[in-house]
Amino acid sequence: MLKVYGFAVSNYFNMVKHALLYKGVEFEEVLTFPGMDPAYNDKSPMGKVPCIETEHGCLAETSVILNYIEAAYPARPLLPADQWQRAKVSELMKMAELYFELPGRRLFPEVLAGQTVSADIKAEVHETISKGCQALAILGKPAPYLFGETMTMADVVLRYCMLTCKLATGAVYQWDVLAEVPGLRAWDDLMASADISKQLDKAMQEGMGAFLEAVRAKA
Ligand SMILES: N[C@@H](CCC(=O)N[C@@H](CS)C(=O)NCC(=O)O)C(=O)O
Repeated sequence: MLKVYGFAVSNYFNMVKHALLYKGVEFEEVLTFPGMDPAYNDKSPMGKVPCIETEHGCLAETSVILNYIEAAYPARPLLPADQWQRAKVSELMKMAELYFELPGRRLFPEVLAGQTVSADIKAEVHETISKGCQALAILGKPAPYLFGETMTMADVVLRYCMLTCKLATGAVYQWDVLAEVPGLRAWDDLMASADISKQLDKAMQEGMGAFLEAVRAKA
């Protein structure tokens, strides 16, 4: 059976889980915290989660895993059939990571670990996320999903990237990023209302204790 390595607080892990649960693919979850076991790098060369283990071997990097999942389990598609539309979905997935997830993470030392993030970094992150919001607005109002009537991988990826972004920007700038893009709050609410999102959000809350314990053990 397909194995998925990671931990419930990881939003990258949750993107992969969300896609698998949506498609009804059976998988075994293997609780893995990065940096705990050097042997894990044989599966995921950078030591990051998630990683999947298939009958062919292991695969890391979330966007690559998501594309593999779509190809290997085409039922309940999360990518459009049309190649151009697929590319547009991939474009949005990339933007979600580059302009919401990764800048949001740069604020985590302050938000999660009580350290101070410099004013320069805060200004840079604010500018990147502002531009990301403008870009999302240019792409158009969700109706109700990002690409219309059907949920795609772009919705899945942006949802978890937005969790990072909302947490970080709310804490550091008291900034409500959802208010920046027409229709984004309704979309966020719609995504949050899905049973799979509820299941993963609950697991995330429940997994917080084990995650913090692992962080402390590593420190
Ligand atoms: N580029 C990776 C990023 C995954 C990632 O950053 N995962 C975090 C957990 S949410 C991790 O493993 N961090 C440990 C590390 O960076 O060493 C992907 O797309 O899968």
